[in-house]
Amino acid sequence: MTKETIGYLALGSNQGDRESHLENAIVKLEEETDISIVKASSIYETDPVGVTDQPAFLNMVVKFETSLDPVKLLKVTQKVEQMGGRVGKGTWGPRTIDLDILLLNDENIQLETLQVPHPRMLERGFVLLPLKEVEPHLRLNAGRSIDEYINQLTDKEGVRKWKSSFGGEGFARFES
Ligand code: X6L
Ligand code: MG
Ligand code: MG
Repeated sequence: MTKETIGYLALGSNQGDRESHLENAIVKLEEETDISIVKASSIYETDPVGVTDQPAFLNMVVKFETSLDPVKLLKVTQKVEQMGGRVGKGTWGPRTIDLDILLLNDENIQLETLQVPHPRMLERGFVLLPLKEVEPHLRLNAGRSIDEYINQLTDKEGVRKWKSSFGGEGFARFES
């Protein structure tokens, strides 16, 4: 099937076995017929932002292709969050797994339940540093480079590479 939408997802976990929660979510996404993972960033350990009195996160970004429309894709990400034991939807507190849709082609979506591009992604080191790794030449609003946004960050020191990606295109672990 052609999967004409290219997108990026941010993943985060700060509860329980954080790495397993990230990995299980990627496996569940790849198991979806209408979604293919293209590339995964390294895993970063990141200081909590917003509510700072909670455990450190592991964050990463994946590039994917899909034939799903945005609302169906959101439903899949919510299902994967629930399968990952996520409770307490909508809070900024600790969570086993969080999946945020960052970008879908060059679409601008402003629904109550779904905003794309993710409205706060450009201010967050835990999103931009892994995103740069999977798409270093990505251009955002008005052709700005990702480095322009990264240079504006004040929280880069709170984002540390924790485990290198297995590297390269093709995402070999999920091919068969
Ligand atoms: C003022 C008010 C400044 C609120 C910032 C920032 C709120 C981020 C929520 C904020 C504010 C968030 C993660 C996280 C969260 C994560 C790390 C959020 C939602 N999720 N910190 N904090 N990684 N490092 O995935 O992003 S809560
Ligand atoms: Mg989030
Ligand atoms: Mg979320």
